[in-house]
Amino acid sequence: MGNPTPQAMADVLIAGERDRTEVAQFSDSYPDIDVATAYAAQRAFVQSKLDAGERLVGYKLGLTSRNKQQAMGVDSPLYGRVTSSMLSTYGDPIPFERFIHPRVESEIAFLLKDDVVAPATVTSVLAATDLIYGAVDVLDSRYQGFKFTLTDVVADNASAGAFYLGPIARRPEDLELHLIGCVVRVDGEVAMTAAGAAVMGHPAASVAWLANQLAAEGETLKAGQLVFSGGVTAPVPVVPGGSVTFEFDGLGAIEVYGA
Ligand code: OOG
Ligand code: MG
Repeated sequence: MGNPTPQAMADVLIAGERDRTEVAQFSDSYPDIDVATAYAAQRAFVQSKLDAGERLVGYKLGLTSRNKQQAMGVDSPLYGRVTSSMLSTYGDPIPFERFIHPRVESEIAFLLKDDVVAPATVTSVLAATDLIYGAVDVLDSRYQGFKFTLTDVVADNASAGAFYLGPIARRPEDLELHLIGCVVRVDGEVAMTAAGAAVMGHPAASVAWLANQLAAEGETLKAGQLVFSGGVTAPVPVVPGGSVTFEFDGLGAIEVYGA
């Protein structure tokens, strides 16, 4: 039996997200699906959101830190696409009614003022950045048990669920992004700590990697887009009644909780 088409893969993921039901990993039945096919499936998955009236607002990086790679057992970075309905408002509860098994993690987000042209570097990304935010990525893998290979998670739009931006925006020249500390508290107790350098040595390196990947596919990171540079800390499950607080040096704190 041949591999499924990208659209067939997307249709499975669209239904899983809509019905809030876990789906089987494609890699179990089709171990030789390649990464390019998985990105084509991601495009089709995201296209269904755009067809429903959403806008592309930017991108998310995944598995750009060892903290994340070790937690998920996948060791290559990847990217996904962020659409308008994924942006949650600071202070609002996690929209549990949309999710299967959400997890949350700390990220550094970039709001671009210029296009990032390839070949991009840390310096060119910083020059193209308007504002930096502390952020939270709410992940919701559509796969059973939150388990996946690289191709599975690429097709699943990097487990994108929702995002929060923190309350303080700063100019990149006013920060040392690799040194920005983040303290994660679960129900008040310190659970994890990390610095920005956990993400590829410097969070802007992750954005540069994305710009260069996109260029290879004829796409450009554009002025006005938001980029989530990837989990600084490992993800933690969030449950109704629980609370997770992310405190960033100089960028304020974000508390996420389940209503
Ligand atoms: C895959 C998405 C990874 C990150 O920041 O590493 C990601 C996942 O862990 O579910 O968002
Ligand atoms: Mg993430």
